Amino acid sequence: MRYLISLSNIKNKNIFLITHSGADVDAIASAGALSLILEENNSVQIAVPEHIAIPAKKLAKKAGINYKISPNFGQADTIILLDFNSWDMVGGMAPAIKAFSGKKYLVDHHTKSSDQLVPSKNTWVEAEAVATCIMIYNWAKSSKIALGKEAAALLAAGITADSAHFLIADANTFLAMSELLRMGENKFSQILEFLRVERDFSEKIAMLKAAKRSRIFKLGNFIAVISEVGAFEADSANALIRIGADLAFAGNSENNELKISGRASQSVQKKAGLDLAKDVFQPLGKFFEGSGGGHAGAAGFNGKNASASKALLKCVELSKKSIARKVPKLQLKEYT
Ligand SMILES: [Mn+2]
Repeated sequence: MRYLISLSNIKNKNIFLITHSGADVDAIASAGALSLILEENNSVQIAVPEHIAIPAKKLAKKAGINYKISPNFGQADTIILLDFNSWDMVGGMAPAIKAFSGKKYLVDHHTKSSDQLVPSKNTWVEAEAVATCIMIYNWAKSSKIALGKEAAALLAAGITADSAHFLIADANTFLAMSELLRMGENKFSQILEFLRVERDFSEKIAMLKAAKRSRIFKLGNFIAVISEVGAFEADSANALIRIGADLAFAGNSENNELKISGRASQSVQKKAGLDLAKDVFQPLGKFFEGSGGGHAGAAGFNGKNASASKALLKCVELSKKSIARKVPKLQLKEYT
């Protein structure tokens, strides 16, 4: 594992921490914690391109994290990009980041894309890390910086969220969590309370509709499910996995904008070696206008000029192609 510059060597700088567009809990929590660490010796601001996801917005409010949506950061001399490593994840702020001539760093745990956002010596991408928050924890530790209670609680929250409540945790995740709970003087229940977002009525209906409208496929010994939803694609795909799918794709193509979210169970990732980002959502860009990426078990696609139903079927076809590498004579059959 290699780290960037020691955090204690960043001093007297005017820093902008930049998350991906639609910042999630891991992104905003890593920015919040890093800001608490760096503001001892620097001036620090947080930028979120375009919009912030609801759970992240609620966490930011509870934790008192100040951020600006798509601000101008011309006065900064240093920027640190958090929780993304491709241009399409930063939306409308991409040109400003490309044009920025000061120091740039990048810390991320997504599958590495072919884009180079900052000089490679300042790029730290660790796809095995469950969360950007655990990378910030390791960065602070290797820089011999003691975390305050608030920063520790934020990092614990980000790790909990991005590990899907430890479903994809490894030994390092629990070691870090144990130390973070101790540093923050928190019980795990307090971290859960910190993260809790009451699902609103429309969201519950959307999940139930996703299940009702689903098409179910047998893919060898795996179950793949696709569903066209009006909104909440990611939550719908998660819900479909929770009720039994190994692979779930939820999408919509309203207003000519195509959005698809995919989730894969541990079992299909392990047994079939399927990586949603590499095998499904990046190749999807060859068939439909737009681009995709993410993680092996959770990824997505943003595009246009295509119907969700066609793109969802293509996701199943690409999954089949990937699984067929390990499972010869793979049969695809729809349950009707
Ligand atoms: Mn993340």
